[in-house]
Amino acid sequence: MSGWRGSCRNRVGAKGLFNKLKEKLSGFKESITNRILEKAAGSIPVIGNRSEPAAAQQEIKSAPEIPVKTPSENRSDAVQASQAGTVRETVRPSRISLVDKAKSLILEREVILDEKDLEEPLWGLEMALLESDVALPVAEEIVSSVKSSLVGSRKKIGSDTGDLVESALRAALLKVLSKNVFDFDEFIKNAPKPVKILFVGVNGTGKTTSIAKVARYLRDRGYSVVLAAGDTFRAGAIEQLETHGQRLDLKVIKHKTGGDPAAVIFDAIEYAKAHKKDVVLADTAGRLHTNINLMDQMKKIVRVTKPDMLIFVDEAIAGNDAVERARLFNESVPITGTILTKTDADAKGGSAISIAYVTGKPILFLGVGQDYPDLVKFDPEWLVERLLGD
Ligand SMILES: Nc1nc2c(ncn2[C@@H]2O[C@H](COP(=O)(O)OP(=O)(O)OP(=O)(O)O)[C@@H](O)[C@H]2O)c(=O)[nH]1
Ligand SMILES: [Mg+2]
Repeated sequence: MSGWRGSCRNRVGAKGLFNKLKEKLSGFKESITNRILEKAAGSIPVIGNRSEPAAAQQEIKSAPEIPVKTPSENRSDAVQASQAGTVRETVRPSRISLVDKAKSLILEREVILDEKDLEEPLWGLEMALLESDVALPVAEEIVSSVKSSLVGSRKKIGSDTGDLVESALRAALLKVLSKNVFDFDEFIKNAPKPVKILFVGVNGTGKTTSIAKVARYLRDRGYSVVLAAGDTFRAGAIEQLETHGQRLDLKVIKHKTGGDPAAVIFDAIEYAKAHKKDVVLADTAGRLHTNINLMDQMKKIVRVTKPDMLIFVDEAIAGNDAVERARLFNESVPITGTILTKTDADAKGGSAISIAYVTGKPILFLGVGQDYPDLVKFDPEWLVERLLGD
């Protein structure tokens, strides 16, 4: 396991990333398992395993009768009761080991899941995903992948049903999360320098903080970084970036509040070229996707500065709103990918699951806290492990 994965497990693990969604997925696994057990208990003859049916039936017939428990008490009792039903609610005391034997015969049986068996649990899964703010087309895609993996699958009763359901869910989640995976580190390594990266998004989502985190991430990997104070609109925005610059010991290029953001960023690029800096990280003012003037201004910044990467920043806790905003920003100026912040405060996880699928552009990083190291390079497998692991 690579270093960042280890550290992010520690940091996020304690905070219970997306724990409500995790609970719901585990509820789905349980409901399918129960469905399989119900089907097994309700519809198959108990004794009749291909290897030793006659012997087992013969042994049971020859033993004296005692009453056994009814089928409602618990799951293992339900399995036991299902075989008891077939032997007319009776087993023989002198051959009590036969109960275990018959039970193991049931556990060796196979149930084949059909669409009808899955209808109810899959409906439950779709509802759980929607309640967790997973976008509708994404929830539908997950449900349909899970369904096609499970329908017709032969399952041994009571053995590793959970594994079967888990691997179906795992594959479905990985499929939606792995849309256009993009390796940020490789891109930075190979792109001509200076690499120009512009950060955009609505107000207060964590753009400036993410710039500081990415600056530190790059500095730690040996790159020289310049910051461009392209938010010339909000009072205090330039000072906020300067504070990060001082803490991280990075040059900040700035103009006055009210100045032209494209001009500041252009100057920062010129500075980087002149001083052989590797990367320019450019801040911009928060803007609503519905504000046409500000969206036009953003298009102008992109036209003038020609960024190599355009990163959309939004907060995971905004759920479907974040996904919708990402879609609209991407329509206006094609983004390279997303940084999803504040995942440490998001129990639902729906935006993290949906945003890459809906925009067709990958998540690059997750923000998992307010400090500089609280930035996790996005890895679909890591996220799926968080959602389905113990
Ligand atoms: N918990 C948590 N807080 C975060 C994260 N990222 C940013 N924040 C906090 O979110 C708040 C807003 O962050 P900024 O970086 O100023 O957001 P911005 O998008 O630049 O805001 P504007 O410039 O006003 O549009 C700050 O209090 C940050 O500390 C994160 O991953 N987790
Ligand atoms: Mg800002």
